[in-house]
Amino acid sequence: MGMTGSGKSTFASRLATSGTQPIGIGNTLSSKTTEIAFYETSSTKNRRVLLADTPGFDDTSRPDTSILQSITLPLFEKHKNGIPVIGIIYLHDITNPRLSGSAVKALKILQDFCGKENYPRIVFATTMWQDAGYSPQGEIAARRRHAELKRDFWDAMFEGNGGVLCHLVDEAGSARKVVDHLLDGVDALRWGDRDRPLKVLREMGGNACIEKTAAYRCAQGEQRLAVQLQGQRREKREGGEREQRGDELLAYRHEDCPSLWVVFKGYLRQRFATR
Ligand SMILES: Nc1nc2c(ncn2[C@@H]2O[C@H](COP(=O)(O)OP(=O)(O)OP(=O)(O)O)[C@@H](O)[C@H]2O)c(=O)[nH]1
Ligand SMILES: [Mg+2]
Repeated sequence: MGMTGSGKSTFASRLATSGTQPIGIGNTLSSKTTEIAFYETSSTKNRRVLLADTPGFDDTSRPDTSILQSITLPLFEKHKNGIPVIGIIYLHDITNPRLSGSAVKALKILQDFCGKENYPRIVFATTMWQDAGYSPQGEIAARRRHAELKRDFWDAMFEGNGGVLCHLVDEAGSARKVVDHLLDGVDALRWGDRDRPLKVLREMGGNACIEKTAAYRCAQGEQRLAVQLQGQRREKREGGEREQRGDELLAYRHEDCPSLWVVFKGYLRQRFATR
């Protein structure tokens, strides 16, 4: 899982031996993966591991609620058929100089998606290190960001064996190392904790209803908040424009007739502010 463009499909392509469809890697500005896709991997640990490549949060054209739904419903089906989710790999593009509001929101959704008791089965991995390392300064900055992510944003989810790895996509075997790290972590857990259902799946119960889950509400609630904030920003901007227009007019009148300035200013302020 991860934000759109964080390198999820590229990661899956390093490990997939077969799958439901060819892996689409996005080379444009628009989000690429629209539906979850499952791929068989060649496992070094003598077990059959399916890798699920998911659509990313903060998609170009779909809200996070729809992304969450596309991820969760197929997992719910697998869960019903006795195929548990044993771990989550969360990818982050290390070249991003800021953690946007939507990236923080995605982390909150992740928390509600998994549930606290499943945090030990989340592994965070960072991508795009080659791009970050074009210059020595770029690499130093990326390392600083990596430490900050660990300390300030992912820390809440480091329980048990969860951990951060540097994922270098072109380094042979690096994607495999991430999966092996996850499997080792899961093996170290007590038997009952290894395939405990995700919180979102437990909350869905038997009826596949995602709307009442905490993860969905998180995706939805923050969207509403975002819409509210956009509305507030728009109002503020329009208010500012009105005031600016008023001020231009005031300036003009002021030059014309300074003696009427105070009266006219009060009148205009009132008129433009209440509209
Ligand atoms: N340099 C570098 N490029 C990468 C890496 N991972 C992915 N890319 C490139 O980043 C772009 C997006 O990669 P994808 O794998 O499609 O990203 P995604 O997370 O699946 O994107 P969505 O499907 O839109 O959510 C592609 O051009 C990849 O070639 C990486 O680790 N290093
Ligand atoms: Mg993809």
